[in-house]
Amino acid sequence: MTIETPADATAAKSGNAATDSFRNSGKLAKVDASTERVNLLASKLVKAANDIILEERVSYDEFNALKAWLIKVGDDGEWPLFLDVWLEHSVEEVATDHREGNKGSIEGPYYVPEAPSQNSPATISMREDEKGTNLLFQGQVRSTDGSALKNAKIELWHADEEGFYSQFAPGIPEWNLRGTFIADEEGNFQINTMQPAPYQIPTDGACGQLIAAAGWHAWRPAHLHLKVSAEGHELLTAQLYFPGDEHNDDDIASAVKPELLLDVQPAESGNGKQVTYDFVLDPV
Ligand code: MBD
Ligand code: FE
Repeated sequence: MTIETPADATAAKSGNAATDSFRNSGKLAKVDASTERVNLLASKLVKAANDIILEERVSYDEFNALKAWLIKVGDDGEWPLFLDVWLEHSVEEVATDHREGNKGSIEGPYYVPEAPSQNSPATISMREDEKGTNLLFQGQVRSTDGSALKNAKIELWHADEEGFYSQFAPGIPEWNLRGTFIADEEGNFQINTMQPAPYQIPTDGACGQLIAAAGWHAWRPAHLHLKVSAEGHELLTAQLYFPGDEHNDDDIASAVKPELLLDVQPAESGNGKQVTYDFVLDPV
């Protein structure tokens, strides 16, 4: 898949890159809903909206503001952003509540499949002068019965020190701070990366307009995104967070869970920080 990396940092540019990414992802082709299911869900959604209008006595001016805003969400390419920030956490909860192993967290709008692969131990691809604090991220991938999952695959992607994601913001090398890592025979992995910064979702598009109009804030706490997979096991999509981040308790995307907080230590190498986090996958 190729994503047209935006030429400038406007919300519409990163939003449209995220929309293209979704269109290319193959996720649309997988939708297979019966008439009964569509009727049920669409009727409930329409009823919920009508109930709000009647309860809150919504005016024509407000109705028209809603129309204009919905049109702008599409114009700015921000449907993936809007849906992932405000609704994906509930979908993720439903999808993973049966698990005995890690439940994980939302994927968000900025995953790109098939990042270049390396065997662990490895260093994620980054610029020679990449800013930030070195972070050694290590751990083991196991099954729910405790057995090591040899050669498990860890996909890692995250924002840079300025809060930008490669392929969704301009001027960043294509696979910067994105990589696929293969764990060893014991399921152990060691990845050198940079600690990401807290992240503000784009504020100059439709989502930012809503946030400003509602008096909310646009922040997500600093986070690592991961997909962890192994043969015969459910794919784990997760995010990990850093203790002490002021937005761990008020993430705009509601995607923080206590078990996703890292225990960050000074690096044994003396350079930066290190953290150990193990993943437990459920058999399919
Ligand atoms: C992100 O980086 C993110 O992880 C989510 C969930 C939404 C917007 C931007
Ligand atoms: Fe993110």
